[in-house]
Amino acid sequence: MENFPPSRQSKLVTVQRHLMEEQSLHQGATGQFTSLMWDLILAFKIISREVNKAGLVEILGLTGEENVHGEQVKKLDAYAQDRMFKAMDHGGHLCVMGSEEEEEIIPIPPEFPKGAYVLLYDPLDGSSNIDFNISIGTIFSVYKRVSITPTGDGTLEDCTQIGLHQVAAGYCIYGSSTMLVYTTGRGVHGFTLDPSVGEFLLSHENIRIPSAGKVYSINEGNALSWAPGTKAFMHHLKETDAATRRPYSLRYVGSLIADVHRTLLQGGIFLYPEDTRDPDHPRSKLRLMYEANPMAFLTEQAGGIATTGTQRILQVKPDGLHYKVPLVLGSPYEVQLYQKFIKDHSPVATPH
Ligand code: P6P
Repeated sequence: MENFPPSRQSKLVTVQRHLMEEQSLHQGATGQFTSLMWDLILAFKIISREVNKAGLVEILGLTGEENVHGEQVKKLDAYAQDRMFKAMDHGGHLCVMGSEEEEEIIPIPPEFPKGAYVLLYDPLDGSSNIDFNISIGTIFSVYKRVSITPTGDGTLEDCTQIGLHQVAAGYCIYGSSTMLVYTTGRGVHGFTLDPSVGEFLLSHENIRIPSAGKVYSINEGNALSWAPGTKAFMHHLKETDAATRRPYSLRYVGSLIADVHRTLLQGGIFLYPEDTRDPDHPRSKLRLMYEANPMAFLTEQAGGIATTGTQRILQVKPDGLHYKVPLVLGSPYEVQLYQKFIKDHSPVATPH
């Protein structure tokens, strides 16, 4: 605690105070980023309020529209997208946004000033679970702009940087409680919303993922689509693992935020590998820019590993805003073991 101001030692720390203290640790910080995060936090509070009463207000169900991925758009999806845009479009911190719900990049309206940052987000990830009261959430990823344009507008280049260039990432999970988990590259910190005062209070300071776990998280229904290395790894986990003398348990929510949140706190491994049934055209589901990259930044900052199986997620170069990748993340023990299985079962692997 010696490198944090005395206030942090009282533990009653709001996320706003945490951000101010983080800002004081960054030489030359202008406050633009802190102000951007405050706007984001307001959006999370508003979305949380609607999500937590969705069953009571007629905003469950479908809008009848489809998003860029051909997925049915749920009313709460559309509401969350609208809230995020309206909270973030006028603060003067952003030059452009990218959303899971919009095919193209989202310009800042001409009447508002442009800033130095770029925001990528999934306004309501896991929304297929909305009607079943399963945890869902908002995922966000922040970059500094790399483009220079006469109007100040950001570009697609700004929105398709590699994950290593993220300046912040996190999620807000709307579950049994509403929690904000974020990193700015100085560890991972969790804040739980106290609805009675409307404040996110520090509840999980410096989250560290266990070096090994007891849980694996994967959609077993896709087993026939897995590559040989993934099949061998999953079989291994179901036997008694020699190093741990116990089989693993399966926990799979089908909501990325919920599965990653549990993995960060409990350890183990989360996998969404590619579908290899057409070996010439392997297919992935999770999107790099607003799902895999932010989760990878958080995982690495918490002491874990995040990979495609053969490449560090944060080094993957996207070919577009909605580029999809296989995602495997979690405790170093399990993820390194997975990487070994993939290597040993790859077509180019040479027999020992
Ligand atoms: P499946 C939700 O739709 C999502 O994008 C992620 O939140 C989640 O990890 C994944 O899809 C679940 O996919 O194919 O297992 O239902």
